[in-house]
Amino acid sequence: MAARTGRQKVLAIVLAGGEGKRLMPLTADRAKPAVPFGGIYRLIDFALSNIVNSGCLKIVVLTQYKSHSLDTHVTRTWRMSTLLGNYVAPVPAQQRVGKSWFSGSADAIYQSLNLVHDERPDIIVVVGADHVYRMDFSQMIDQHVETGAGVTVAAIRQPLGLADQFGVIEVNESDPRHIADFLEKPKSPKGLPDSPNEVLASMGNYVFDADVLEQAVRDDAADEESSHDMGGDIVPAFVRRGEGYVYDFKDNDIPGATDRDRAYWRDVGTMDSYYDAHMDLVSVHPVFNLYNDRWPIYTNYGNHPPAKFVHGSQDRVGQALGSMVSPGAVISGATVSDSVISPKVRVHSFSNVSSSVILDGVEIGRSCQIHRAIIDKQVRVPSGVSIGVDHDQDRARGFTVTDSGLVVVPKGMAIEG
Ligand code: ADQ
Repeated sequence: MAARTGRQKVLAIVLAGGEGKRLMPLTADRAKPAVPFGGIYRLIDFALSNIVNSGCLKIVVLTQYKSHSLDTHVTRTWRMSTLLGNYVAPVPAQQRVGKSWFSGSADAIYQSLNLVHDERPDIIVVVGADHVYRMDFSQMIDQHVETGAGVTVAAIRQPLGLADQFGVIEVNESDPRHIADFLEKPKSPKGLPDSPNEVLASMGNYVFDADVLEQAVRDDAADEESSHDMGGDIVPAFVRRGEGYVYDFKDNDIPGATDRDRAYWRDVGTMDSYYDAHMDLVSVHPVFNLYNDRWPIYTNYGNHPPAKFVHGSQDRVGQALGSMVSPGAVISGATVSDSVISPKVRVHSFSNVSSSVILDGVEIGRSCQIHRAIIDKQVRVPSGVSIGVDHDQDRARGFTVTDSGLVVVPKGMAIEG
């Protein structure tokens, strides 16, 4: 028996195989869904928490690219009660059909159809693993059942300028839930009739009747012209047959959420958007509120003592302002402001860390200046080093500097003092 939402038996499939090329160097040796976020989370925790909070407790996570840390995280954090038949199972590319590695997200589902057969669900929810948001999928499933859609696509308004990163939806004038046209990552899209600078973008989350999805991925697998992509091939095929419906994310209601929070959805696909989403967490009125315990975001970050702020050299007290500081961190005689500090980070006397994202276990020596930087795990910043202050120097040290002037220090990089 699969999990039930309403009267439906639901299986969730999480697509977690993406490379996340635009998030380099953070994705140099981990899959994008395993990228750390918000101090203690991994990106995939948001999709999985949403699914679980929606009442679906049978979840397969399709992995592929550099999936070791993803598999470890999913297995350790998301183990569920086998007694109740619930699970979150990471499923690596199975190479069931021929020798090919998964070629696209639809192929990943095709190669995993045996899991669907095992569960015999009525409904399958297919969810991406790369976004920060809260969503109750049971409301989308209810609409799917009500309309009798072939596929229901979750959608949100996005700026016109970002349209080439998304599937763009045009709805039917007479029935705004019916999709008239779907263009995957269009180069010159039309704006919305009531808002020319916006498009209606697919969030990459879909609901299907299980048998309908199975037939669709089988047909797609037999099509040699197809790139076997959910957004590029499967959804457009349904839309061409007039069977595509849109679920408007703004109708989604989350207990305990503010209006701003409810409308929040970020595709943290680039270094800048990854950074901005962190700044959304530490802004004075957080644009995305992690503290809504009626829709918790679950994770597991190990067993650490509370964060500590101690007197350092010359009795300067360590402090953090406008920041999130994770367990196991010690701020000793240093000042941290407007930043997200991950577990086990150490910041030593006379250093200033501002508007930055510091990942697990980073050690920042004395008298360092760190500004608008993302520092990945296993980095030791020697005393006296500045990062994000002089971009020529940052580039000379081998750091990545984005067009907006954000500095990224890759995992494990040795920095000379
Ligand atoms: P993209 O995110 O560009 O656009 P894609 O790269 O296929 O599409 O990634 C979608 C999801 O599938 C991600 O979670 C990724 O990790 C995963 N994935 C990709 N290939 C996979 C594979 N072979 N095996 C397992 N998982 C895989 C998509 C849609 C757009 C939509 C945006 C929203 O195609 O229409 O607008 O998501 O961000």
